[in-house]
Amino acid sequence: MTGTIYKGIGGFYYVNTEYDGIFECKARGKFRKDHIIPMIGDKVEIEVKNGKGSITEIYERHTKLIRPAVANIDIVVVVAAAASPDPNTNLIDKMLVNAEINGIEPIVCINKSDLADSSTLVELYRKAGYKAISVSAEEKHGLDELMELIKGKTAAFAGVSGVGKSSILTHIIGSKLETGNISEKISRGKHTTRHVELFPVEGGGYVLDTPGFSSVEAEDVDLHELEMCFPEFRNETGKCRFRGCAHINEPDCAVKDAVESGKISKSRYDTYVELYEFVKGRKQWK
Ligand SMILES: Nc1nc2c(ncn2[C@@H]2O[C@H](COP(=O)(O)OP(=O)(O)O)[C@@H](O)[C@H]2O)c(=O)[nH]1
Ligand SMILES: [Mg+2]
Ligand SMILES: [Zn+2]
Repeated sequence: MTGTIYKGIGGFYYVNTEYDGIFECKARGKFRKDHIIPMIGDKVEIEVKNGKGSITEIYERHTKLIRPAVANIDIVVVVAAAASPDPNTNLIDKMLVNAEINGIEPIVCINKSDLADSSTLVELYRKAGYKAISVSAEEKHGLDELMELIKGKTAAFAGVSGVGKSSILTHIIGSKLETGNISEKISRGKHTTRHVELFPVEGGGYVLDTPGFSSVEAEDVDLHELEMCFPEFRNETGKCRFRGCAHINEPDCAVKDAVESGKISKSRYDTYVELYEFVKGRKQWK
């Protein structure tokens, strides 16, 4: 049988199969020997004997996040609030870059549109080339559109505490989840482990909560990869005077010109510069 690992507790993996329900499984010894550890999100082959399940094969992971450790995420929904807490575009940009680096499609979702106008933010990210939508979990507005965008996919919800991730997820999963309870830290003896779980969505797909998704790991980024993480730069980079232009101090830089003319948003460019310096500093330090 083929299924998806949606949860792992104490060496047991919970596998959701499409037609036969859920099985508690152990990983085959061969995985331990080869230092392969099953991940949440893994598509696996399982065998069930006398009610005991074992994972016999792990299929190739098409994406792999380290923090949190989840395989095969198709979409990252970057959630921010129109107000309360006030949106932080720098943080939103970093979450988008993190998704891009990991080869995962990001979507921007501005929640709490009942509290403040979200159109400026939505426009900012649409202009940058992203799918961006405005929702209100409170007023149940825009949620069908969001569900349409993630239908049949595994979608990770990222965003700072309080923006409404749990409220949105509760609606999508269709059962009541305590707000702030999805990815809580659970204490196991001396160790504190972040509990990660995929929640199945009716009609196909999974959702998960990923607090603290914004950290961009400089070691994982190549300086020239960084510009690729800003979709609105891609049309400009070829027009710079210098091949390999970093778009920082070089003359005749098409990216800087586009910022000047308003074609590229200043806030997005500022995040690029910050990340560029960060990655560069780290590289020299090594
Ligand atoms: N006004 C308003 N409040 C919301 C909305 N969505 C969530 N909230 C509230 O914001 C607070 C934080 O929501 P929660 O879902 O726990 O956020 P999380 O920390 O991102 O999971 C709760 O008090 C929610 O009731 C919304 O669309 N509008
Ligand atoms: Mg929450
Ligand atoms: Zn340039």
